Amino acid sequence: MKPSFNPPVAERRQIDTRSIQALDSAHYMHPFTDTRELGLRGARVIVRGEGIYVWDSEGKKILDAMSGLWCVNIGYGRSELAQAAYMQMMELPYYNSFFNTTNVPAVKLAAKLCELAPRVGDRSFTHVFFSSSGSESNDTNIRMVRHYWASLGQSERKIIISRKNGYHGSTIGGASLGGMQGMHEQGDLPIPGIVHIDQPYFSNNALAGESEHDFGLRLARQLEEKILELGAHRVAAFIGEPIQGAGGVIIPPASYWPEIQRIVDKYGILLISDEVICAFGRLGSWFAYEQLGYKPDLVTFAKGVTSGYAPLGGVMVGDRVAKVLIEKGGEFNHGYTYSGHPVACQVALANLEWMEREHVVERIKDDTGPYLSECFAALNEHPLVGDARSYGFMAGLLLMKNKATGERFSPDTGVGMACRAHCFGNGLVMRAVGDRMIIAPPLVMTRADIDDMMKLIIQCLDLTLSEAKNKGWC
Ligand code: PXG
Repeated sequence: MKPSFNPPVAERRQIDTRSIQALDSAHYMHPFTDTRELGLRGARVIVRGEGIYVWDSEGKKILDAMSGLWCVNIGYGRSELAQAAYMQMMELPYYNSFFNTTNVPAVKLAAKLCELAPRVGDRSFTHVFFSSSGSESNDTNIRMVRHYWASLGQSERKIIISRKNGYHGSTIGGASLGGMQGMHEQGDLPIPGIVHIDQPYFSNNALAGESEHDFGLRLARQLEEKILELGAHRVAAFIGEPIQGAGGVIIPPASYWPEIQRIVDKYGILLISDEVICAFGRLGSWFAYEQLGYKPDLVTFAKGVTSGYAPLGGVMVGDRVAKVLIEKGGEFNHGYTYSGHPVACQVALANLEWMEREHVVERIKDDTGPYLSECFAALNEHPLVGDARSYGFMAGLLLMKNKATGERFSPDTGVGMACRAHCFGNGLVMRAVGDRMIIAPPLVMTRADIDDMMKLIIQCLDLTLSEAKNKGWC
């Protein structure tokens, strides 16, 4: 893979960490953060990135095994993307797509995304609706599926079925679709018309002696039970992440998605695949549905479309929905100032071009993805680790108190956060979700990079085990 990082900046600005932390604490309210607690501790100031590494203001080098926040798929410092943004800003930094106007990057990107989204059976993707984030895109989905059914004279079809512990964003619509209890409690959510079924998390929800195959079918059939309970004539759509990301990298059994497809087909309800994390190569394909065996009507995307270099999201609109909206729908009273933002779209085009040129998706599918799977599964040998598995470049493991009995750590130990602290301390970003540790590394990692990452992971697991023993957690 050709290195194409930004040239070294001769004079890097000297950062006074303490004063930035003081300003941060005084003025910057962070997402998903206890502001008082962060103020006491002081935020880590990240100042620079190159390839798969970032550096903090104290000069510490950190291997970013989370790709920022599941998004910097092609790594940091790619000059082609910076140049694309610069050129577009000079040419046309902004124009809207309302009032019968359009712009060249948005048109080209919409066409490119439709070309990349594979046709499955009788379904293909013909149109794209742009936003600036995954959350906004899922709000678009809520509006679009309700408008679709109303256009067909079935306006009572409003309910969207989603899953517990799913993550679909943090706007009121996105958080309602999501199944995160803490978000619902704080926001008086979900809004009416959104209901949740269980997540297909084998380690948590399987019955004694149940096979993964049977478990997948049983969990998918909760959708059918819910449809029958609500009345199929009231159900508009089902939404799910192909693999749940923020919920802890929950990989469903292979039987799950085909059964979901059978059920949505039987009742004619729309299927939304939220691929904000899983699309653009993370699972070894441009879109995840092609690997997991289903045919969505709508696909949510964001993050990896620009590798996080510019905020951009959207909804891929399949021909079933597009046809109705175009022929019967009239004006769709929905859109954002930044829908089809020319700079973000031009950056996305540069990102996709770079990925194609460097065969990023093929490498995940045929080479580095299988290698990571092999390395990650070997972690199951570690005394602290159960259920270590990956799919493409998404991986998760369970920190276990007693592997022989399957006993889990009590949540008040905070074992995941302890492990995360060891990771940070040793120059590795790994995310904790309760007692699960997860990674979603940049897709450009080589086998040698994976070896370096695995060494760090094992070192941090060893340190966590020692701490757990010292503190009497196990
Ligand atoms: N859908 C999915 C599947 C996501 O993972 C969103 C929608 C919302 O995207 P925006 O761009 O509005 O953030 C996401 C975002 C975490 C974490 O802690 C995950 C996300 C965002 C923030 C934190 O793992 N995913």
